[in-house]
Amino acid sequence: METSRIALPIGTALDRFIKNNQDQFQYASGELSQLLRDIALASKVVNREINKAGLIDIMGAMGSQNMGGEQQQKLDVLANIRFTRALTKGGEACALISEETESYVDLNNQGKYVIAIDPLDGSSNIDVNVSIGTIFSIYRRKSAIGLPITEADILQKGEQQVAAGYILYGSSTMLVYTTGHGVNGFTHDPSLGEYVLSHPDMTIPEHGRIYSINEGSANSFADEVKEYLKYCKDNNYTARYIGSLVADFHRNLLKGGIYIYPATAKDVNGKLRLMYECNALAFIAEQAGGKGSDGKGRILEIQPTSLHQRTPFYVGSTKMVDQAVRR
Ligand code: FDP
Repeated sequence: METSRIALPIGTALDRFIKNNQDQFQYASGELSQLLRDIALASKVVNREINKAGLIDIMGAMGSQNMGGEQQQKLDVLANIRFTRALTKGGEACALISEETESYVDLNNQGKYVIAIDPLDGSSNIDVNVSIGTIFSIYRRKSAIGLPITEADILQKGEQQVAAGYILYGSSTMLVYTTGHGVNGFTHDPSLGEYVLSHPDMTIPEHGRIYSINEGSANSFADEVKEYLKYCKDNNYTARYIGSLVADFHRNLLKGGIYIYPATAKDVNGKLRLMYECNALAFIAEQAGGKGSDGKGRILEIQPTSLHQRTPFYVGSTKMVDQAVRR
């Protein structure tokens, strides 16, 4: 009997993949690799806690609000602690921008990288056992190591990202990331406690048939958005909206589609955050052959002026984004 039939290969573990591809990164000194490993480790801890939600008292609201005035869930706070702790201890990051904190956190160390993170995206889905996610962007600091962090280190355009990724806590848990050399996806094997390469070199179909948008707010969409939705229906596209950005994005990445969160009467600049939601996903979309736009131009070219800045967001298959924003 062939030995491969009794001992199937497990594939490439994330650590091995990061190490093998370290040379692709122009500042290949190992810190970025370590940073990705720190994020992966924290995500495994968060994953473990999410899997126990319902059994222990970590569901429901904290009774406090985040920067957007939204109710903080216990798991939002817990995930923020896990990622902050991992990145602080790792020593590679000098500053952390998070959805859960008003100002950036100066980690007061010699780290070369600035991290923007949404520790737990899709909060409204936590308590109902629906997919949620983590989104992260990694930038190189601009100021010299040893000097205080400056605004230029923090408010960088998305095109300055050196890596970005997300973790999807779904029917399986996946980590998907890019360092600007394509997109690779890893599935968590709970029995090994490892992320294993399952989706090498991911590409998004140029065109798709899925549109993802909260149509409950359609009365207050701009006419161009209403027209695009009509176009989707006239062409028999299918609507899919989980309400967790990471999960909606991931599905559309695999199958082809568009996710839209436009300006609404309630959120006149859109709801999503440029620095720790849209930039990372726009970078991944572009690396996979897709597009990310604010309705007027490329998301990655927007100069942020504040940490928690919001933006309208159109992301996904190139032809669909072009169609949606040309009106
Ligand atoms: P949530 O508020 O539940 O955290 O990041 C914000 C976000 O979720 C996205 O994940 C999601 O796509 C969107 O908001 C859902 O907003 P609506 O409920 O307004 O559709």
